[in-house]
Amino acid sequence: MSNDVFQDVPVIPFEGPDSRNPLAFKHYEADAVVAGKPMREHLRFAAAYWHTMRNPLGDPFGVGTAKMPWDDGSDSIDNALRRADVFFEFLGKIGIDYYCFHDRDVAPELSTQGATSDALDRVVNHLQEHQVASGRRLLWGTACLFAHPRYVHGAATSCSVDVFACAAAQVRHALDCTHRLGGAGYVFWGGREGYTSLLNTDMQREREHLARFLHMAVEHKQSIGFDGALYIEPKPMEPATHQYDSDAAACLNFLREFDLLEHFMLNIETNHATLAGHGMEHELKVAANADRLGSIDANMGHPQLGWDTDQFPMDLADATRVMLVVLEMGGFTTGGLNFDAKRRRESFDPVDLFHAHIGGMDTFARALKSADVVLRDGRLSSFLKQRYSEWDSDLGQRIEAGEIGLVELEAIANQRGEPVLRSGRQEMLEGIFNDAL
Ligand code: XLS
Ligand code: NI
Ligand code: NI
Repeated sequence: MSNDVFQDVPVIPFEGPDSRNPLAFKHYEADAVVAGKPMREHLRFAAAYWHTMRNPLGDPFGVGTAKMPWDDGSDSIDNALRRADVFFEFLGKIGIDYYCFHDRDVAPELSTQGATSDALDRVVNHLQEHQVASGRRLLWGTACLFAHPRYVHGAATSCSVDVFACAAAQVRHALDCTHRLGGAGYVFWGGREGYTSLLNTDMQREREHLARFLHMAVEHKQSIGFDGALYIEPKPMEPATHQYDSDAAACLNFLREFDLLEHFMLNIETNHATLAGHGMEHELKVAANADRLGSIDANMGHPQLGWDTDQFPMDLADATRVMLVVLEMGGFTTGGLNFDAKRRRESFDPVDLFHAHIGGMDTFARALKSADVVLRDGRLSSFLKQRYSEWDSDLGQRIEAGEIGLVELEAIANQRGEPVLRSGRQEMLEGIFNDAL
């Protein structure tokens, strides 16, 4: 099945921090145990089919530059099957255990629904053969409900009921394919589920339609016996001016409002957090606090560019903050770290796919080790405990338990006088954090 298009690239070895070989891991050692588990089990890396195999690296001002000698540019099924071969060759050499895809990444959209469906089924059979042969697994599948012109007004939130039906057809099939491939999850990212002007938008009706759509997906998931997780992936904008799934808090509110909370987890993406005006750490905490942190799209934005640049995650401090939340919640169950990231337009050689993923994997391997150091060191958590220790007093406990009201507190405040405050020590704590990197 292999084309061996990466014949100049070896299976990427672990050579340790002193290595100067760019095609080697300096920090990611899949089977090395950190915090009680092999790194590969903590990190559960996934490659994104759309960026790895389908992204030509264009930008709004210029065409794609990526060299993909295995791809003849056609919509043929043969071409789609060949891409799958190349993809699994890539996964094998880079040592990534999971992958993620949209229906339209792996198979072409053809002139009729029937032909499109058949093409997808054929490619999914082929993916399944590759999975069996390699032991690699699907982290999550999804349907592309944003690229085709019919989704111009949205998919589940379109003003056209026929478009809603097309989206339903696509999700039905994509869920079945994900189930067939033993996927650990399925993602809903609502790129066009939002609006650009309220002058032509019935926001509440659209939100209700989106909720109905998600309920149908839950019902279908149950009817086929798919036991993977369903995820919502928050993003505030782009392509829509305002997306209904704008950030973790908005998603949780949406899920609660429409009785969906028990059925969905969140898939949080770093660059989307940034676009929402939050740190990734904030989004992860919001999700984890609600017991709804499922998976992560690991990438990063550029500090000077206000859009979804989907760069590979190379920031060690940020990645460490991510891994702290992941370790604190006890690790991933169904989720993992999906590199929803593309190379820069200037990095057009096939070998750049390796450099990009090695960089991201080494960053997260260091982040895992650093987060483990922070947790074992314990100074940050004991500071936090100490900072709120007044709440462990009798008065604090009575307030938390709801045993005391405003009038009683007023009497206590009058009697105790002006509170004594202690410093937040932020810079001291930042220094401790940096020492662990
Ligand atoms: C786009 C999203 C997308 C989802 C999957 O910004 O990140 O890639 O992860 O549809
Ligand atoms: Ni994104
Ligand atoms: Ni994403």
